[in-house]
Amino acid sequence: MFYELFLRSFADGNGDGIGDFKGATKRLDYLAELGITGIWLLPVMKSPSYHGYTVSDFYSINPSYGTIEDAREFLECAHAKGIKVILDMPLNHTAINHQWFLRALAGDKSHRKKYLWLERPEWLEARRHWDNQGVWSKLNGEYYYALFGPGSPDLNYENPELREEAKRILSFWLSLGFDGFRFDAAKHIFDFSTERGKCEYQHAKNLAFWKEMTEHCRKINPDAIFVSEVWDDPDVVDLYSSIFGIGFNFPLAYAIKESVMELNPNRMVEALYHVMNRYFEDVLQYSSGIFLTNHDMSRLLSYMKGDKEKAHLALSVLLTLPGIPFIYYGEELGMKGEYNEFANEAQLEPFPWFELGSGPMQTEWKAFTSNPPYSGTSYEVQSNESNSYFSKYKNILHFRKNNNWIDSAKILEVKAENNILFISVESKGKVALIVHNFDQKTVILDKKGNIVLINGELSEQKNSFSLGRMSSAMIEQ
Ligand code: ACG
Repeated sequence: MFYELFLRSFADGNGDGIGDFKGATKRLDYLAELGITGIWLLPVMKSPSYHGYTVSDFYSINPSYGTIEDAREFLECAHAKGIKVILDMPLNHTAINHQWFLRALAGDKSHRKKYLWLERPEWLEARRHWDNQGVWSKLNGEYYYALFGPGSPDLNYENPELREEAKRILSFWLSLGFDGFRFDAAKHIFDFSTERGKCEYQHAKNLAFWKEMTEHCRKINPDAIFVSEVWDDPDVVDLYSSIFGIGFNFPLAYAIKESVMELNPNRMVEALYHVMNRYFEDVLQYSSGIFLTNHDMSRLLSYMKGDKEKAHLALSVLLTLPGIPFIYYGEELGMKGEYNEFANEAQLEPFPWFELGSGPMQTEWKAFTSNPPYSGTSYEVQSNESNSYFSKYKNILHFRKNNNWIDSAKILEVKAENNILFISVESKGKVALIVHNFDQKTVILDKKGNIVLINGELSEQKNSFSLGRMSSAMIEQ
């Protein structure tokens, strides 16, 4: 079970209010206690941006986050606690102040070949398909291709030297001790057609690129972990997941949140046959990275309009499905944050360790707009309340930790009856029936095995059991 960690907002080890490796190292016990066995670190290289996805030096640690030595110590301590660490790797583009781009702008031929420059004026009509934004930016009178905005000029991997450079970058971080990568924007490596002058995903070329990169990494570490970020429809997600081994299942995240928000288990059944189709088969070629939210989305409790029961039900559904689970930092506390494309910091706020918003190792790089002090969201308050949102969330995480056989389980059947979702899973002869009550009242069900409460209320009678409103349980068969 992975934890998506934004270092800047997690724990501050040197008192400058910005989260860093020293702080995170001191908080590894907290993650281990949660049941976390993997960390996905958002980009940590030098970058002019708060989020780090625009890298200005791929062989560096952002000084705000510490030193190479601090990173090495963090990795050693994490490994000592049985926690793997994968690094977010944004290879699709650089920062605008990366030396490569500055030299390219200055006319250096070898660096110009690292980027894509406008060759025909009609190319300027090209638009991003998901929000119709322009994709060409102008500087010093020159147009360069930058899908994610002027601050992130795209790299041009038609250039074989650049592919070799990318391999050197990956070797550098693997040699430091990282266990693998979350490959950012994986479908965008080749996404502009110079023939047709428009944005077009060239999946075959992208897959060949990633095959080359992942094979290079596996020569260094055969057990390396790769996760593809392909935000798209199931068939496209599948296409890339086969190369990487794990692919984020964006369609599943939508399906769970939407069906729980509507308390509509039928919708969940339809979706599961579509977005988790491979888990109904005997042989599993690659895994789904299953999640509800991430740093590009509104936080769960904001999505659920503050309805904590629905949030816990959504988490219970997620953590009873096969796949590799990913939890976004702070979701365990019920942090809030509405995603807004142009100012998307609300969902990246400091992790509130202390109720008053300040304290030892508390990060304070930005205001607690969505999670103000004294709102009861803090770890300090909730960790001492057995009935808190956090305590219930942790119990559900512990259910999955104690039942991680579900990671690679096969789905035997899913169905919905009387507002109840039934999911039957099997792995290595172990079979279980998972029951999620999408109803706002208690239901009574036949007891056909040992009952394990996942979340909510449960009481057992001789041959039946009562499952409370929006509660979940597993029947071991
Ligand atoms: C990654 C990171 C993100 C980062 C970048 C750039 C890429 O997670 O934090 O931005 O390094 C697209 C890309 C993703 C990208 C997101 C932000 N995420 O594909 O790689 O944008 C549609 C499109 C998707 C698109 C998505 C965006 O298909 O391609 O993602 O919209 O909303 C259904 C459909 C699905 C559709 C969704 C939503 O699910 O099946 O196709 O997705 O609906 O409509 C960072 C910062 C940015 C900054 C950048 C430089 O976060 O602010 O600009 O760096």
